[in-house]
Amino acid sequence: MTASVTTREYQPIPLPHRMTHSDAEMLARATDFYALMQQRHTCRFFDDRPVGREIIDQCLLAAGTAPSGANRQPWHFALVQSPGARKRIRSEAEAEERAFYAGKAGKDWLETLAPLGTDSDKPFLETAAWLIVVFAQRYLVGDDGSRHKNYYVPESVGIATGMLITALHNAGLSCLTHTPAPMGFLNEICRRPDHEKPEMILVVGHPAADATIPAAALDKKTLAEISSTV
Ligand code: IYR
Repeated sequence: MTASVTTREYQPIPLPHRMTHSDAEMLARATDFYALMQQRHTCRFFDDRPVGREIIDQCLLAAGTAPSGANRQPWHFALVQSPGARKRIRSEAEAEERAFYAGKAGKDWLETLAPLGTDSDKPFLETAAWLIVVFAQRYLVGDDGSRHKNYYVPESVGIATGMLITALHNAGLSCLTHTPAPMGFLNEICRRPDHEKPEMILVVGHPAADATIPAAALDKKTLAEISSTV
């Protein structure tokens, strides 16, 4: 929970792991990676097949290589496996979601969500192999209790979470980004300190045999829509 704050001298070392692919190899690799990412689909239906902790750990290590403001790595990934904790998370999350879908979200938001077919039932919080709760560390607490500001926290945690989702997909796992709001109850259940803000729950595991996705989820913007050149 705490960490020592050390100041290190600037000490450059030669760039490690320099890539030396030809242009043709780079294009082939980029194309292959796009094909892999086209096969990622947010999944809301999981079965209870277990997933080894060592697979999850490798994915977390990959996420931990993310760039971050001043290299402060202001993220924490809390793994929840215990049935008791998961039951509590489900019951708290479903209570929030019932209020959300009953009208708290507002008409516009609920209309926008309609093509996704989501509702307040979240059985996957108990069935999927793992829940990974992503926390953002607003500041770093030194061993002596001193507080040190972190930088670009939402950006850093967003990048690391994107890399985690990518790593999980690459490993062959399905994932759902779940964001009950508000999520304050997660600090207590995951035993995380108050200065850590729960950002989302990643539900991770194997898809159910009859899992479906909303057809609308396949609509991705074109390259022309998501990019421009000046
Ligand atoms: N958190 C709710 C609602 C929800 C909101 C958005 I934005 C989504 O893309 C999907 C769902 C839920 O999990 O059902």
